[in-house]
Amino acid sequence: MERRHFLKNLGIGAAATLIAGKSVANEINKSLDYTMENFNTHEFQPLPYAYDALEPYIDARTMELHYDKHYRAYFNNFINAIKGTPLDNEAIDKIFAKASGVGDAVRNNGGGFYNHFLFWNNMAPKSAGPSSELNAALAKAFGSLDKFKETFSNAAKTRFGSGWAWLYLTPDKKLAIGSTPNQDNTLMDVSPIKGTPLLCLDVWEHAYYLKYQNRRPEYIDAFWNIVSWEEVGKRYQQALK
Ligand code: MN3
Repeated sequence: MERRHFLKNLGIGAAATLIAGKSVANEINKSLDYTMENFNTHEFQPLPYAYDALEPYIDARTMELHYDKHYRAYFNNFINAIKGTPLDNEAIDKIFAKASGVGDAVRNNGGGFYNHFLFWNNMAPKSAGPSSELNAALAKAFGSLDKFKETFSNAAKTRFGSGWAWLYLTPDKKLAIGSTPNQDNTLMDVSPIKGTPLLCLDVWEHAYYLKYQNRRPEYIDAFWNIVSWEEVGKRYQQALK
């Protein structure tokens, strides 16, 4: 049932993308549910803020191409890859847990869909700092908030080629930092780093090349101005349960 709802809404993705605005963004944020059980029911969502909302750190043209071309393609290709297969009715974390056996189309496009979904939502035009609780947890795990940022940034800067940097909560509930290649993530059985993703950064060239060209470190440094700590805190609370 829920899957049909999911598929039915594919057609309105293009229109929905155009109505991104403040009140819509609030409604979408309220409706987001990070329990993996419910993830598969999500339809193609409009970006929860305007394409130029993250200027000057991420430019509008990059956001539009990234969201409406790259992300939409991952989304559509993922749906096409699972349509009519038993995977169609499985929660996405269950699919990722057997990524080694589901084929490259599901692994790459499923990861592409999910990783970006997290990414759009762990950024916001106005970035308040982490809550005192999250701040304390990061300080305990990494030394200080600044040390956390430095370690995460280094993971992003040193990922060779295309991939993602992650803050994640390990199965034994420890905060950890790492990176994955291509569209892999910490929920996949193929990943050497495993846990629940809390914060991610896309370091594929398509995420920054128009504005930063080859200067990936500048893009990474700019990212800290637009991190939605509120979102990271929500994921952390959810993952701790
Ligand atoms: Mn990308």
